[in-house]
Amino acid sequence: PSTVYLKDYLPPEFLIDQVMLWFDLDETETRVRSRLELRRNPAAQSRSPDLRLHGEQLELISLSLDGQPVAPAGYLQDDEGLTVRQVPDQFVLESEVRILPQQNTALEGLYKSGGLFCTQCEAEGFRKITWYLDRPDVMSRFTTTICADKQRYPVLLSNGNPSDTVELEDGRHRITWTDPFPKPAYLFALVAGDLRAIEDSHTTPSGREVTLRIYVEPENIDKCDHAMASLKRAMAWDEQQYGREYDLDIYMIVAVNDFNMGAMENKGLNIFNSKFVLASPATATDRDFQGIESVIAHEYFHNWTGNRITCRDWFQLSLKEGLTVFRDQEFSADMGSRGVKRIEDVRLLRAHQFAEDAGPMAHPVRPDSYMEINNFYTVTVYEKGAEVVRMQANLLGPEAFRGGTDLYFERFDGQAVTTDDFVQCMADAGQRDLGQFKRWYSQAGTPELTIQGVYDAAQQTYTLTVEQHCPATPGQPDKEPFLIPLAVGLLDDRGTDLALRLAGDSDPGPTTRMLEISEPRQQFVFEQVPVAPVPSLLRGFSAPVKVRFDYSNEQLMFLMAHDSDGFSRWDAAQTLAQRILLQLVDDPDSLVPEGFVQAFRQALQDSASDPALLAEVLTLPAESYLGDQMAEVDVEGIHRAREQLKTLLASELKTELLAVYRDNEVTGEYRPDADAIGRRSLRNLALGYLMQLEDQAIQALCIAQYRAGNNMTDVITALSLLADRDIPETAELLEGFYQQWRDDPLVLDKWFSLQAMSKRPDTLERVKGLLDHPAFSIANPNKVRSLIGAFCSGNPVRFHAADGAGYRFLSDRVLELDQLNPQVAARMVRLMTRWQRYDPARQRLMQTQLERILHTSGVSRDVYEIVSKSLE
Ligand code: BAL
Ligand code: ZN
Repeated sequence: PSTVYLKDYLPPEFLIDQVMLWFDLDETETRVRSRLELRRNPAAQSRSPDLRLHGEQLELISLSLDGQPVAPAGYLQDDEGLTVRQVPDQFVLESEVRILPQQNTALEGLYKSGGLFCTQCEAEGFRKITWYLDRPDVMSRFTTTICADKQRYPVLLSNGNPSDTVELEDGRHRITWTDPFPKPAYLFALVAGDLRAIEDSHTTPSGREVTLRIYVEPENIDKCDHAMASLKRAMAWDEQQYGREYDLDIYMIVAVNDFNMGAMENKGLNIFNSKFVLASPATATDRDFQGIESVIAHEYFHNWTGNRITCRDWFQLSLKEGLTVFRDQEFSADMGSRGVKRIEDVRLLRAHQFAEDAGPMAHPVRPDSYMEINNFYTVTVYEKGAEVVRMQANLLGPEAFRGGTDLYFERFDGQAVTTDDFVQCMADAGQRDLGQFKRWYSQAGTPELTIQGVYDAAQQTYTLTVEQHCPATPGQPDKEPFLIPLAVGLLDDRGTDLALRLAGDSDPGPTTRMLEISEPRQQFVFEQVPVAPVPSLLRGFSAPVKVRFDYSNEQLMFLMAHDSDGFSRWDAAQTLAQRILLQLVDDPDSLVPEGFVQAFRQALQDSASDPALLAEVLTLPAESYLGDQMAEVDVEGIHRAREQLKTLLASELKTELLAVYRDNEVTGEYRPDADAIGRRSLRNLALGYLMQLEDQAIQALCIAQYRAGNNMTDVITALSLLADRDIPETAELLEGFYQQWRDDPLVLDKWFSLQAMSKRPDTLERVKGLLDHPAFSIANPNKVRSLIGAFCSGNPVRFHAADGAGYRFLSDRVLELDQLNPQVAARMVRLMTRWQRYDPARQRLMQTQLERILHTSGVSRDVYEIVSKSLE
């Protein structure tokens, strides 16, 4: 496969002013007619006599130019597109093609999900629908006519506003949708099927009455209310926080079961993985409710950050994704618990993005090359991209940041632009040079800050020396220094924040200072510091970096107890727990500091703090994250140490854990609000510790919680804890759960996952057995993620079994899946690409499987790119 480079970008030679599309949907084949109004791009830097269009898996039926059929010598079709020879400067090109959505298992382009027709065009799926300039900098006005059997497909949807339906004599019907906003083809969408909708409305500040509709299959009509409420909250928030309002008369969301991603922001017609729409207290967990709120908001926010202003090319993907993730993070923070949201986001970033940055697939937020763009929908582009936007907000402050986004919307509305264009708006609004800052977009890797603090009692000064270093990443051996906002505070001996006065300040400043680190080594001298302080570093996680500071255990416990910054309290607890766990990995007999148990006890007895925050503080770092902190991952040692510490905490703190379990019961009607979610999470965390004790009374409590069935959060937590153990009732409960929920695919996803993540030694054999379960289908991405993905990523000790059975299992599945759905296969194979982190025996076992995949004939470009880069 060939590589595409950012440096080779050229503006398109042709533009498309108008597109008209006609879809004739049928059970065996679909015909797509298109009419493109093309003209040469005055800004083009090259001029070829021919027109080159993208197109894949299209069977050409007819082709005409300005109304005249194009003779066979006038065009050339190949696997990737169509060349029309010797075209004029302005013309109309009409074509008709035949496509086979029923056979489209890659779920890209037009495909069938159950009885529905639907589309997924980002990034390059539109070329599987018709010939086109399928690149985001070609923006056009689309008119789409859909014709289908009325009984099977009573609902026919596309982008924009609808005309009246026309009834046809053969049982078919037809509708035309017109989208007045120019858009790139990746935002095109079509849906046809037997759908029901719930409807609501929203009035924008300028008085536009917008109809809101969520379409689902009939049996799910009672599970849409939370999604609708989330949409309305997101619309109001974007109006308030960013001054952005919606621009069409109708906003539609459709839930489908077969979907590669979470959701897609097609103009006016979002298509969603049903996982991020459907929820009821009986079927969805708190995390599901939160996920729906955030993904609904994310796709809605894209209407401005993505659709009205889009990406010039796919290297700029983070322009829309980083910014939109930042926006959805802030929205969720405002809707729930801000401190907890930040911790969750940082936990995810550290677990996945830091790992990506440290592995063979490390790439900058703005990559400079790719083989397959679908492989770059990554935690780096999304979540690190969001951190890069957040840092600009940290450097500018809220007012100038808002000025920067206002300027961005004003300057670039209706255009396809770059991350440099975005940063320039921030630089202009903040009236500062952000040239150095832009390295965050071009340099991969996680910077490391090594910090030392020296207190001079005679001078009453405290000096922080900060050194930055960024490890090499593939293709980038040396890095230039980053501009890093480092939020710091200093605590006095009672844990109170000191007002911070830097050398040269005339007055004492605030208690948190945003230091700007721009050099390889810098010193900051704080004056009038009355006592030796404990520094609180990287408050709020002000930059996506690692901080090394030689804290004593006592200082970490002090920060855990006193830091005014919730994130830093949690971070101190994590650092300490990590330190203790890694000692236990080295030596199971090493002593756990009594102060650590005592700090946990205090947290459990702290009835004043947010329970959700306490649950985060009391959660030990994950096994995979602990592995990332070791020179060589000790799979079994980590698992043993973590179980050992959990059991120790449970036995030392049994009374307190039982009290927390008892006191945090949430009664009354289920509500997914921050308070109730926090209490459930603390209570279920306590149950998790208690279940370590293998105590029959506690197992009975867990079974009772399961049987009470109050809400899916409590039910699934209890069942997961039971599935980890050899308890006689477990098999019966698992079977009962299946029978209860056999008709609800999303609930069954949870059932597959909890079995895949079971600590039991025979889990792989069980997972293999579940592949043949009637409810499992390798063609459905949610099922693949919940069984295969959950086992390989959520169960490190079983996946990395020393005999290599887990690796063989994954590579067998990847090869099977690659025939059907390369995008999902490439996601799965990533789980084996960090082989260099393990011992030599495991390395060889993983390499063998990766080489086997690479040398299989017909392997997709998607999988090839990941595997070949991991073996370099
Ligand atoms: N644009 C792909 C799905 C999302 O990020 O919203
Ligand atoms: Zn997005």
